[in-house]
Amino acid sequence: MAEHVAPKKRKLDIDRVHINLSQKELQRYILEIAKEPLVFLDKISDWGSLAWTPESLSKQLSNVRTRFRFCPRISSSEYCFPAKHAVMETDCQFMEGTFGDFHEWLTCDEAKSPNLAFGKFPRKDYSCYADYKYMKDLFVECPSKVQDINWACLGFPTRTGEQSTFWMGSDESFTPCHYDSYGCNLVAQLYGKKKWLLFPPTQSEYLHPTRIPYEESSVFSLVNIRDPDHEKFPNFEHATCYEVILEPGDILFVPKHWWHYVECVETAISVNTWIEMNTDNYDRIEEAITRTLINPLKLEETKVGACDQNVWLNPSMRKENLSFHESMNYLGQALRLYHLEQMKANNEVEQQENKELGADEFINTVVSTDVIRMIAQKLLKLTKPMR
Ligand SMILES: O=C(O)CCC(=O)C(=O)O
Repeated sequence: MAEHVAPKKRKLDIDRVHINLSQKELQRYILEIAKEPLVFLDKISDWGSLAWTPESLSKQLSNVRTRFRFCPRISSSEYCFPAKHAVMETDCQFMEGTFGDFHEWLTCDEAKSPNLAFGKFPRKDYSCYADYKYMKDLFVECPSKVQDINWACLGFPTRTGEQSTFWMGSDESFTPCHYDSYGCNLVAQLYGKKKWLLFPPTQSEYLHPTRIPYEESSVFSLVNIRDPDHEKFPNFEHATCYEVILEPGDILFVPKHWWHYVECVETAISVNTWIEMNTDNYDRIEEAITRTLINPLKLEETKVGACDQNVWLNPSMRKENLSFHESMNYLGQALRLYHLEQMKANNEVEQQENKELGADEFINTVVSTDVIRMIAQKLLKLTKPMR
């Protein structure tokens, strides 16, 4: 008789833990021991930022103008994306405004909404997100607020709001599924609830990674996590999702290279800090190679289609200079830094200057026979006729 094998669980809860360790032990736990996502409880009850609300911030940040991201709600007639298509930030619309404009949009009665600053985006049809904002840029006029965030309670006493990023969104605002190339991540939920869906790095092949839209340090997934296309991405079915809904006062630990899709369940405010890790020096090299290749190739491709050459760049990248020369410099720096750290780790004295990487050496490496062979194999697999 066939042995009964219990089906693999595809959805797992994330542990919510009270941990009583010293700052030093906690830091070691986060950097070296914890291998899965975890919610720390009761760590930030003394943070002043737990009192922040969209209304209080609309007053404290009244002179700050920033960019808000609007995306059609799935239930709205404005939702114009193909079924099961992963909605990226490049699919959204953007508008500058104040946190006062956001608060007004959030609380106004719908009949008055056309007259508001964000009136172009009715609340019933759109979600709105002030995402990925460096706190030090937002809180220029009230720098003391930056100290309302202090990661000492998690073992990182030198990290405050200065090294943190701010996110405030309406219900249904979201960040598409991606992983961050560098560091691990600590997320503090300050207001409202936010849903996190996470997948381990070992399951990358199930998530169909893409570098388009391109953002240095983020690798996106082609899968629409909310409504996956199982025909197009049959392997996604094998993925195990870790799920948690964060509430005010929770701290989520996201281990390095874990995929995550994030959605505000209701109006929500959170802050996070990415903590550098030793292995980041290597990741910087891979990121620099990607950056050196993607720009010339993608620019050439978009010229033919005569479309907006920026459309494939994620919004945060659009002001960057991605010239080949700049990218080569960036790659050279990443290689130097890696060698330097290796020498330090091995207690070697730096005796001679590093060898500079020339453009021809880079090009020859990229088109070397083994690399070309690997690409050919991948392309053959991609284009194999379906039987
Ligand atoms: O909160 C969000 O919407 C996304 C946060 C995120 O991607 C991160 O902290 O790495």
